[in-house]
Amino acid sequence: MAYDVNAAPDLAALETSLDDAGLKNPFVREYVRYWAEITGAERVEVIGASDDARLIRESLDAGEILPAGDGRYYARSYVKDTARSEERTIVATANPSDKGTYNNWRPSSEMRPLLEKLMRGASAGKTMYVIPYLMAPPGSPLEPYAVGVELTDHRTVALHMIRMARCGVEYVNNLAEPNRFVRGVHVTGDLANLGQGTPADQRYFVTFADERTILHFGSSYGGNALLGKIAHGLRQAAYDGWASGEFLAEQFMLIGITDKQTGRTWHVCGGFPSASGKTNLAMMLAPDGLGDRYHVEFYGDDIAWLRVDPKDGKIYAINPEFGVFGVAKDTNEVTNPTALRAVGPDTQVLFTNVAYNDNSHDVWWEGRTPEPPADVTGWRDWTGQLISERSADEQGKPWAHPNSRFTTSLTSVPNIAPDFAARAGVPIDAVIFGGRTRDREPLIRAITDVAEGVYDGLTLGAEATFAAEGVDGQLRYDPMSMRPFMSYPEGAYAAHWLKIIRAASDQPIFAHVNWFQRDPDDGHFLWPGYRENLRPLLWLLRLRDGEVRGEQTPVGILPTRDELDLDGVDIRPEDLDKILSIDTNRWATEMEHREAHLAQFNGLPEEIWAAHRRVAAALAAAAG
Ligand code: OXD
Ligand code: MN
Repeated sequence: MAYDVNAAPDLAALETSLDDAGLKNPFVREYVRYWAEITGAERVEVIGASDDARLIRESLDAGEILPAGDGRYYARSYVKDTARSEERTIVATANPSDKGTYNNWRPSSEMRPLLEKLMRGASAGKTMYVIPYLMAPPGSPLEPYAVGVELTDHRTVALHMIRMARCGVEYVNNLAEPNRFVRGVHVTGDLANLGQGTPADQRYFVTFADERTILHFGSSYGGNALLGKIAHGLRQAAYDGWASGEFLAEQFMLIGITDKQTGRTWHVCGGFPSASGKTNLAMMLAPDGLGDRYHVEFYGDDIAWLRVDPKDGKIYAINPEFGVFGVAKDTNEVTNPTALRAVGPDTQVLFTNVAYNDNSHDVWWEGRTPEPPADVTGWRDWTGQLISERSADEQGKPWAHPNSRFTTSLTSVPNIAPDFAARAGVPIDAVIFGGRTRDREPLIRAITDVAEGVYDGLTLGAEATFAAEGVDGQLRYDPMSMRPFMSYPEGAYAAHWLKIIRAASDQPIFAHVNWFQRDPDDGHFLWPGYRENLRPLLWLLRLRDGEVRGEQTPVGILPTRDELDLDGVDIRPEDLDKILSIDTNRWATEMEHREAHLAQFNGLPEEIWAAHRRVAAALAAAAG
């Protein structure tokens, strides 16, 4: 299988190794040859899901990963390489009109030579893993956009890819258009000498969107290194969806809700800026207070691709991923029991940068239990330092990195929907947006007008958490939760959204949700959240089905008290009043911020501005 580039520089040997792996696609072979030469990798190895057990063994033997109990594994990343780097992420194309507000656009003529230079010889002495993959359920109508090949010089990255995407040569052999696949190259680089976060930063994470090529240099962590997920699944796919006019690629969770009494199943997808509880919502169980009438099914927690199915004119969504790359922090029996099951024994889960016990092989992270383990024997923090050797100053430091993760396959999630791999995807009844907002945003407000729904997504945001990050009470806007993944101009993005949703004859309802309103005096959360969040969603779906009417406000339709099924919910009446009402004055200030936010975007469709003006006028009228 392996080919030693340096020992045998005749390309015939490389061809033989690709033959042995059953890699038939001539364009993929050509591309592997090209990058093997540039990166100078010592060996080339084509891998797929069936190589997982062997790669795990090799990684354990090499000490790159550690055992974390039966069928569970643990890795640490380099200390300065622990998160996606937005400042170093670039979208490059040949066309300057692709420049948007957030996509950090640069000409590809400038970036391509730079990346090739950085990558030249940078994998010397390493194995280059060739990972053909598919970011879609097999047979999906969107499959032509979903085929890719990642080349990576890092074995742990390969293990992550196998969990997060469908991987194997079968996804690139026998393509109808064999030259149509996303070309991804990941080169780790010399992590100790890349000047991460300094003016001399060497890292570049570039999506050449019009060439369908992704070149990432200088990391081996998360979205910087797993190219199928964010770079292909979001940036490239969003660009492809726009260029083809066929689909939307969004950072959305996707769930199914079944009412067992009526047999009705609905599907909901939606975007939430980070730290707004998206994974918890996606893995939610029905609340005990509602008995066993409802069942919630998991499709995905991070990405959805949406298109109109000509068969019935509905919007259909797929989760292109095959796994969950979830934030570990604060995952526990209350916030997300489903996630704990999904990372249990024999799930083949891979933890990264949580705390690890050398003796018991246990893992722990902040929020896993209220207090860290009392007996610190054998415990090391995410950097590898023994807790017992921490100095007095270091005692308060977290054991796990705040961006520590678990990587597990969809099939390990206990409530995975039986039809999660349905080719067509599932029909969408509701699109929801939700930030973390301590005042103003009610529990839920439904929006039936398409332009107002898209407008609402474009003005999504999360509260700045530190004064330094922004003006108090002002949102850090994160349109559709796509700010870090936007690959083309926002005006065109809004127009594309309107076009896709309007092309559906049966359109989903939109809604904005907020589980995080607080009491201004003592700071307590007004709504209990977590599993109870199913209740406002059920109201929304009933509204769409015409079973409830709600109450129209300037910013959408709110549930009346009696429409919201609150059986068994522990909530004070005054808190309920607050989360089911609108503070018009507070909203008037928000409208000014929104205006400035939207004004940044060139070519924003007039319909979006008209929606903004309608909402502003309705608020002004309500304020009297
Ligand atoms: C992200 C992720 O960075 O999903 O958003 O990993
Ligand atoms: Mn994400």
